[in-house]
Amino acid sequence: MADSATKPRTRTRLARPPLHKVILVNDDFTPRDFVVRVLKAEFRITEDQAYRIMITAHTKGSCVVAVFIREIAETKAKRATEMARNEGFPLLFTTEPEE
Ligand code: TYC
Repeated sequence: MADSATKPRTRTRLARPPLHKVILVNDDFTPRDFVVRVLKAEFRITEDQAYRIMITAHTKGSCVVAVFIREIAETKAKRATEMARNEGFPLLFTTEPEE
C-alpha cells in the first residue's frame, strides 16, 4: 500500500511559497517625479508611499518596494524597468529572495 495511506499526516497545509523582494535601485539620471510615477503605476501605492520609497533609494542606494511570490516579483520588476527604458531612463528594479 502507498505510504500516504499508512503514514500519519503530520501537516495539513502546504508550505507557503517563498517571497521575493522587488528592489528599487538609485541612479544619477532618472528624475525623481518619474520614479514616483512608475512606482504608483506598477505597485498601486499612494503618492506619499511612492515618494518615501523613492527618497529612501535616493539617499541609501536602494529600497525594498514590496514582496511577492517569485513570478509576480519578477514580472513587476521587469515591467517597471521597461517603463523607464521606454522613456530613455536607466532606472532599475531588481528582485531577490527574502531571507
Ligand atoms: N537620484 C535620482 C535624482 O537625483 C532620483 C532617483 C531616486 C533615481 C531613486 C532612482 O531609484 C531611484 N534625479
